[in-house]
Amino acid sequence: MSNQEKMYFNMTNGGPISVYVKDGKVVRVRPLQVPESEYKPWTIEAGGKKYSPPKAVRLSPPVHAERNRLDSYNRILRPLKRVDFDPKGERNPQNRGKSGYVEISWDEALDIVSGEIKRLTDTYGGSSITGMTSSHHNWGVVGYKMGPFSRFMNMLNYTPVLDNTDSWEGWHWGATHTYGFYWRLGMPEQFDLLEDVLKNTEMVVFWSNDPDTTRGTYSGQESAIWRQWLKEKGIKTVFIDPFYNYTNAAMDGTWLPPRPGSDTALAMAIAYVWITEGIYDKEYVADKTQGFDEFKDYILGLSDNGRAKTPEWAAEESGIPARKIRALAREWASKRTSLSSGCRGGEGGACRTAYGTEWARMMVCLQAMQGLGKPGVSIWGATMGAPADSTTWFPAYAEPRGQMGKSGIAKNKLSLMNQTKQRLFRLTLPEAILNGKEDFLGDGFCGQSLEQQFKRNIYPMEGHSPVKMFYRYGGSFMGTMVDTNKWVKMYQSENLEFVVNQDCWFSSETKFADVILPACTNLERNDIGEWAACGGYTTNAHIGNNYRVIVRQQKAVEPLGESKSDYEIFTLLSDRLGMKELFTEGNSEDDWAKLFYESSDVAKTVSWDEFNQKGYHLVPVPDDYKSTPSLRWYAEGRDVDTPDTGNPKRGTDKAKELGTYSGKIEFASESLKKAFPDDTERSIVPSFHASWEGYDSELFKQYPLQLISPHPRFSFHTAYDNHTTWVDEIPLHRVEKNGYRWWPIRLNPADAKARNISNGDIVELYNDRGSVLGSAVVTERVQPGVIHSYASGAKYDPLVPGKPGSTDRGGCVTLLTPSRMLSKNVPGMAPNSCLVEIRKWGV
Ligand SMILES: Nc1nc2c(c(=O)[nH]1)N[C@H]1C(S)=C(S)[C@@H](COP(=O)(O)OP(=O)(O)OC[C@H]3O[C@@H](n4cnc5c(=O)[nH]c(N)nc54)[C@H](O)[C@@H]3O)O[C@H]1N2
Ligand SMILES: Nc1nc2c(c(=O)[nH]1)N[C@H]1C(S)=C(S)[C@@H](COP(=O)(O)OP(=O)(O)OC[C@H]3O[C@@H](n4cnc5c(=O)[nH]c(N)nc54)[C@H](O)[C@@H]3O)O[C@H]1N2
Ligand SMILES: [Mo]
Repeated sequence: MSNQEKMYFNMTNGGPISVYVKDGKVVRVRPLQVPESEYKPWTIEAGGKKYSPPKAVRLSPPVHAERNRLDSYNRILRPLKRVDFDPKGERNPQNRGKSGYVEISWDEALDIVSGEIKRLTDTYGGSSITGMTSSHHNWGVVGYKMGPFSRFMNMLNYTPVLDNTDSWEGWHWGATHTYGFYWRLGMPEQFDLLEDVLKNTEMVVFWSNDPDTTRGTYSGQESAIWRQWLKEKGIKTVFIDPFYNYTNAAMDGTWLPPRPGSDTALAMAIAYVWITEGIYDKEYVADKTQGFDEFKDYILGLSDNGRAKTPEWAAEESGIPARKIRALAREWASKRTSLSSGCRGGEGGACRTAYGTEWARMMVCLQAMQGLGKPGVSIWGATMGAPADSTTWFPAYAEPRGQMGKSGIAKNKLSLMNQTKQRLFRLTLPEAILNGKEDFLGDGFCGQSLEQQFKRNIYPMEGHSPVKMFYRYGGSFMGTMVDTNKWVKMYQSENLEFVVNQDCWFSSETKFADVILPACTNLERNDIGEWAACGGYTTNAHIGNNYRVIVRQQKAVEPLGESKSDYEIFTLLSDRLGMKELFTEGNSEDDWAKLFYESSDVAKTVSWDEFNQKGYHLVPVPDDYKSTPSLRWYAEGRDVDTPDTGNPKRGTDKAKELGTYSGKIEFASESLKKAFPDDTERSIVPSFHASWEGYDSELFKQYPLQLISPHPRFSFHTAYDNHTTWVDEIPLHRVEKNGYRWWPIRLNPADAKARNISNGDIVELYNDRGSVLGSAVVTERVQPGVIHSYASGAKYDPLVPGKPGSTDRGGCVTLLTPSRMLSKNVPGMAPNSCLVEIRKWGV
């Protein structure tokens, strides 16, 4: 670069970047700078036109604030100890969240943390220690949470906390029993669907999906141009969403806003029209599915006490007129239609509701009735499915080979050496701590089998200790879990003798810890990483990008303040515990980076030295690329031919089958029949139930507004919110008033008027679980009766610090969401089934 400026490469969870440094400070961050000549774009031919992506990378918008986030006003720069915490004297757990902090040296901090670990493991065994991370992490392979954190905790024989499948709830617990794909947590394959849609699809129904906002999770704005191509081609779009979302606005689609909680009824009425008018793919249903007759009986009202699922019935539930439901059903059947039911094909806010299993199952049933897998008939999130080389393997965070915790390159597989069989569950961790006992269903992310999700866990487990120490890595949950006042209560419980928090920024939970350890970001350490690569349950997620981009993540600046890389922190702790050699295996972070790289397929063509020198590598699409559209193999009765490497039937004599018991799409589920034959909520054939907290419930009289809390458009969960003034200043992200930046709370003009609320008023959103202040945004984009406010606020700012239930000014609307699970046997989160009331604050 120029005489004093130097450029480094890095990767973020919204795309690859070039980082410019001058005098030890980052002065600029830009999308990865690659000479145009190095891009080898693919071409899709459809309808006499050729489509190719631009020779550039398109970042997720908040990544443009990466420099501001690095130097954030909210960085944790030094180790801290709560003022009234004394490990040798009074611990005052009741003051967590209330008391302030003093700076301490690293030596003192490490002595306290390792001392507590020693004390507890010597007295009660490793199972007395629990710890957990959040979902999203500064990018990298070496420094990722599955690396240092997991390696260290497993070495202690800790009690892991299983994550609930928050992204996938209804699909994981429901759709897997209709079409398999349990190894993808219920998501359908997305391979080559861009080409299929451009060539064959005539209409796309976006059902609970806003890809312009959610962007295929990690792929930035790469797919934005694809949707413009659809628009140019004149492909019709329909949006079923209580919110007039951003994709709807960009595509100018038809908007059908259902009342939250009525989506399943709407889907059933569509099936009713298809059945009664005979407009479905009868041959496909006969050959490729089973249980249709039972399903048909339910839809027609021959079972379910005569309740026929007519458009008139669904209109009563959803508020969408029967004629519109009929018209949609007929058009859907008459055109080759792709269903876009969430950011990855599946997902979508509707899967995080009471009985969300039934909605997700219905999505699959509807497409099965139209010949799922035939040309133009797919389940496609509109964010994935670009042509790509999917055979060149590179480490990704969710697959064992790509993790330092379990990886093929580490000599000691510490995760496999963890002796502790006891487990906790994220959604009920507060109850488990507070009550000292808990039992729950499931095994966290269950990608192994259909039965894995039926496993029952009991805490404490015989021969194990209840947990006494909580090692919290990250600290976002006040704004991302449900009914989060219960986390305040948990933190103040004396059952937790010691709480440590390790994060780069002050997050909503950080100040509940006894000791706080400052971690540095990936701009301050070396690593390697591939854009958007998740592996595991989303194999080949690079198909959400127009190019496969692998980056040598280079330390651009020294760690700020006294912060250290997570790897270094755990190395120092291991050293104090006499386990340094076991933890590091003698490797530095750079040694691990090289080892990982050399275990990849890329190293076969580009040496480590070459890659290390250049800083990035683009994996080209092969010249003889052959597209394998998702589920085409199934529709055509062939062996699976997609790169869905998790599919256990690949290469076996069952390779033509899906992952259900029958190998077919099951309108009547065999696996549910076996596991829960008497469950009427997640029933054998999908069923409709009015939400336990919705427009039909008793509580509605007191709290007549339905809150939906989808994923924030301008931040990535808690990342970038309350860390960067640049994002905080976006008026649609936070609204400034009286010197404070408030979280937007959107409501319809009719609901605002009835409560004398005007645009920009500070309002209180409340129910029996909590109270949150925000800025009223009065807009027709929200249906009457619905409140729209994003989840994942990073700022928790209670009026009375440390008081559970105190009114929060920061905007954590999740304080209001219910703890109740999807249904009796389905322990997932349902934040979008939430009743509230709203009033002007201070009057
Ligand atoms: N109401 C409602 N709630 C929801 C959802 C919804 O739709 N509605 N969606 C759910 C879904 S799908 C998800 S994925 C979750 C996401 O919710 P979370 O997983 O809780 O949120 P994240 O923002 O990913 O949290 C990441 C945390 O890790 C920390 N961190 C990041 N990088 C590093 C690092 O390098 N080192 C250390 N030490 N710490 C780091 C961050 O500072 C932050 O505290 O929210 C769920 N909650
Ligand atoms: N900008 C940004 N992008 C992200 C994330 C982020 O935090 N910020 N998070 C990433 C992650 S971890 C995930 S899991 C994905 C999630 O991706 P999705 O699950 O697809 O996203 P959501 O925002 O929950 O829901 C999408 C749409 O569903 C609508 N919706 C909510 N409730 C209902 C309902 O009851 N019925 C109907 N019909 N529609 C409803 C919302 O208004 C929203 O427009 O997004 C990823 N992408
Ligand atoms: Mo997620």
